Parts: sequence; C-alpha cells; structure tokens
Amino acid sequence: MSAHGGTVNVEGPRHWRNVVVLWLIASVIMVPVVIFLIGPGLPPGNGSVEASGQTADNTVLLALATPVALGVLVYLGYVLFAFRERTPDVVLDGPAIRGNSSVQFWWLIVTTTLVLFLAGYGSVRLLADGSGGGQGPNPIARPAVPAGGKLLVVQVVAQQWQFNYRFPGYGGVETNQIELPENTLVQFNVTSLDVIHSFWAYELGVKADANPGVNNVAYVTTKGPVIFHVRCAELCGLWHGYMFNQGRVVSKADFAAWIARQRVYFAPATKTLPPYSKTYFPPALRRAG
Ligand SMILES: [Cu+2]
Repeated sequence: MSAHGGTVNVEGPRHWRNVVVLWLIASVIMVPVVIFLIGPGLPPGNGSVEASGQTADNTVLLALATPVALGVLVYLGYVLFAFRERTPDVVLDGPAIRGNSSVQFWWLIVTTTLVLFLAGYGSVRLLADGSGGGQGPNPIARPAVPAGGKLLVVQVVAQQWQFNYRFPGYGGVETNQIELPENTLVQFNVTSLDVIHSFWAYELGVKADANPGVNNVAYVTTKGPVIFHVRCAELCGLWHGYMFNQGRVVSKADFAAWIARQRVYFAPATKTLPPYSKTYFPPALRRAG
C-alpha cells in the first residue's frame, strides 16, 4: 500500500488480444496510406533512375517502420486508457511483462528478422546500381548504359568554395554550371583541390564526397528534363553555405548545343588548364610535399 492507496493487478489475456486487434486495425489502415499516399512524395523524388530507386527504398523502410511505431503508440494509448485511475486512490497495474519468455522470444524473432531483412535488402539495392552514392576510385556497382546511348563522364572538381565541371569527352572543357543530357548514364568523377567537400545533386539522388587526391566515382541515369540543385554537403569552411549550383537535365540536342557553346566560351581558360587527370595536386601542395 502506498500513500495514495492500493495497487491492484489486472490479469487476463483480453488486454493482449485488444492491443493486438487495435494494432492490426491501425496497421491495415496506415501501411497502405504510407505506400500509396506518403510514399510518392518522399525524397528525393523522380529526377533520375537512382532518385526513383531511393524514393522506393524510403517507402519500403517507412512501410516497415509504420507497424513498429504503431505497435508502440497503440500499446501506449491502450495502457493509458485501460489502466487509468478509475476509483480515487486506487492505482491499477497491468500484468507484468518482465520475465515473460513468450514476449522475449517474439521480440527477438521479429526484430532480428527485420534487421537481417533490411541489411540484405540494402545490400542488394546498393549493389544493383550504386544508388547514386560515391563508390570510391574502383566502383563495383555499375548501372547499365541505356539502349542506344553512351556513357558520359563528368568530372566534378570541388574547391573552396565552388564546384566546377570538366568534360573529358568534350576537349576537357571546364564549366562553372552543369547541364546533362536526358536518358543518359553519367559517371561523375568527384575530386577536390583543397579540403573535403561533398557533391550533392539532390533531385538526381547523387551524393559523393570530394576528397583531395581521390577520384570518387558515382553514377546517375538521367530521365527526362529536370532542374536539380547541387549543394556542398560537407562543412568546408567560411563560405560552405554559398557553395551551390542549379543544374539542368535537358534534351540531347540542347545538351549538344550547350556543351558546344561552353567549349567556345571557355576556350581561353581551357588552354591554361592542366591536362585532364583523375586527381589534381595544386602547385602549393606539390611544393609542400
Ligand atoms: Cu564545400
């Protein structure tokens, strides 16, 4: 007996049954809502094949997390209601869970199954096309080139505090803006001239660290025309927050016209650039080394 009165244990399986039934009803309602209503709006959208894949993966993760979260919320809501104080000074207590081997058994089975499934699912999805992530200098997940197309190599050169883009297939021209052709497999070779940056093309579902002296490869398969935003995603110094671009995926004809204009416009600068290389070491670093 406490100062506030007695404690009464309420036994009985009907509480478990009620919780399970309520949880099932909530899950049957909410999982389709997550998959069909919330899923299509999840980031990063459908700006590329890899972005669509990430949106699908985010939908799978959220759909799996939904029954887990509902289990916690339904349980909490149920015990708040069922074991509330009905008679003044009498505190009701639910049946003890501690030592319940059945609960422990199923808890381990369910959580182990979920975690192992997610580890396998994530590995399979990553190995399929790299999921737009930086894979280092020797990528193992290479997406297929779309039929009738060819691979476009774009080097992303990060430095404090801007991104430049070099096109080895187009005379090694380096631009300060980026356009890409639609329905094309693009290989980003990401590197840095100074500190660690991160090339994040949000709508394309691409994110790859830019490390000095490292060629970090990421793939993206473009779809139709889209505007995408590039941001540096690694705190890289004073003007990190201003290190961004707006890029465009355009038709193949528009890309051909754009890159031709860039070659003419940047021709004087291209002559002064070092030859195309997977990495660059600025003269100051070379002297220091
Ligand atoms: Cu940066």
